[in-house]
Amino acid sequence: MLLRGGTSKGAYFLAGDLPEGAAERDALLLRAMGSPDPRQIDGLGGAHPLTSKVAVVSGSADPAADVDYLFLQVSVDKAEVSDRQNCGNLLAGVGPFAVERGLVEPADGVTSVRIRMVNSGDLALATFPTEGGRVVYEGDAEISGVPGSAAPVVIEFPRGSAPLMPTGHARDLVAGTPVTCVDNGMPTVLIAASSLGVTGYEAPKDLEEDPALAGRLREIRLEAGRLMGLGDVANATVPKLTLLAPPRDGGTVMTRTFIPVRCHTSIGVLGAASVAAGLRLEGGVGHAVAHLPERGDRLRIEHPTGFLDIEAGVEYGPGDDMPVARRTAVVRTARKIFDGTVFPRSADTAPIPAPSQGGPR
Ligand code: NQM
Repeated sequence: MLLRGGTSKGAYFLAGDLPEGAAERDALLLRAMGSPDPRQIDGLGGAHPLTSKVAVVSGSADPAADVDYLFLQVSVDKAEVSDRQNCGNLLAGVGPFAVERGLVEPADGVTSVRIRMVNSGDLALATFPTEGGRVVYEGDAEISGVPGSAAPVVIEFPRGSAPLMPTGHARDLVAGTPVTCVDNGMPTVLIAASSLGVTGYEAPKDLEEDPALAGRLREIRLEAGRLMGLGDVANATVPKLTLLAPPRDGGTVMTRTFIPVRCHTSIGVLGAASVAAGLRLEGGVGHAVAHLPERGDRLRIEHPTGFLDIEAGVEYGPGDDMPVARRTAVVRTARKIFDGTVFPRSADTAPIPAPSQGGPR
């Protein structure tokens, strides 16, 4: 099934419909999405990392979850499939897909689905309207970066147990640049745009076409990746890099996020959760740039196509300099685009088998 989840789009599969072995599964997904090819002309992918995504969903053996969700980033122009990051945008489609495929019984009114995110082991709760046994996609929730409106999918992440500061510091000097390395669901490096000689208000395309900036960002990413305990990140999609500038439209901060080479047209959900938590770290690089609200957990993260409102709090224990995230919550929307059969090779007559559980509704 192809769904838009938040500001991304991806192919959602039942785990049981894919080969068990990772190598065979990834080869099949590359063919299904049309990679490697900058245009993905021979597959479902949309020629951008934000539209070359896969969600693999199954019932969960974890008593704390209803379904397991494995996110796979399919490279556009390389023969690579990565499970090293999570995706909070495709997460918005997981609950509706689980109902569509009969993995979760819908309630009358709203349905909540407990999701175990296999990539990180973290839990999320997604709540969305359902009526008469069906998912309701129509609604009046609007999110920046998506035209029109749709039914809200409220996503909550419980209090985090992992430390927010993977390097142990709120600020590090990396490749000569002050940064804040933070992980509230997505390993992210925060950098004041001004420290890289840009404003942070440029169009994503203009930033992507600046070779000097690309070089600096790569240098920072490789060194920050090691400091964050991620090892050699030369071919990884994490950490992300977010440039920060003062807000322009009454929000908390303006952002430009590299994922990690292309510049995001908006911002990822977990990316925004990490930015929000990072801005609250005492001594972090965001403090001088952001306009943090005096009260409350809600922050408005401005990005190239609007803003993303997120509730994210940070808790310092008594005498504790290792803060953790309090509950994080965000509103997204999702849309079922089509449900059908994908042929992994153009010459194949045998499609990926029809859904084995439930069946399309
Ligand atoms: O941060 C893009 C997206 C994402 C990730 C990326 C995401 C998240 O916007 O939760 O959703 O950072 O590669 O889909």
